[in-house]
Amino acid sequence: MRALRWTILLGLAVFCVAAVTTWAVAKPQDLALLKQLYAPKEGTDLAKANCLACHSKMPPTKTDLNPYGKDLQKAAAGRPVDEKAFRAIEKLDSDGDGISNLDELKAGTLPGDPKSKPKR
Ligand SMILES: [Ca+2]
Repeated sequence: MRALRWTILLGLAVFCVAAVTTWAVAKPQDLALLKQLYAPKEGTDLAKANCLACHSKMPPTKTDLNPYGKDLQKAAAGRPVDEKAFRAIEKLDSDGDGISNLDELKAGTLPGDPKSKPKR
C-alpha cells in the first residue's frame, strides 16, 4: 500500500516536471525565431523585451499575450509558431499605434505595445 502511494506520487511529480519543461522549452523557440527573422539591434526595445515582445507580463503564461502575441497565436492557428505565422502578421498593426508590425520589428520597437514605436 505504501509503495503504491509512493509510485503514484512519483508518477505525478514526473508528469508535472514534464509539463513544465515542455512549456518552458517551447516558447523560447518562438523568441529565438523572432530574433533570427528580425535581428533586433542591441539596446532597442525589441532586443531588451525578450518574452515581452509577445507577452504582457513576466513570467509569461499562455494567456497573457499582448496584441501582437494574440495575432501571432491566431496566425499559427493551433500549430507551433513558425516563420509563416510571423510573416502573415507583418502588415498588421497589432497594437494600433499607426505603425505596421514589420516597420516596428525593423526599427526595433514593440509591435504589441503602443507606447513603443519608431520616432518620426
Ligand atoms: Ca504598431
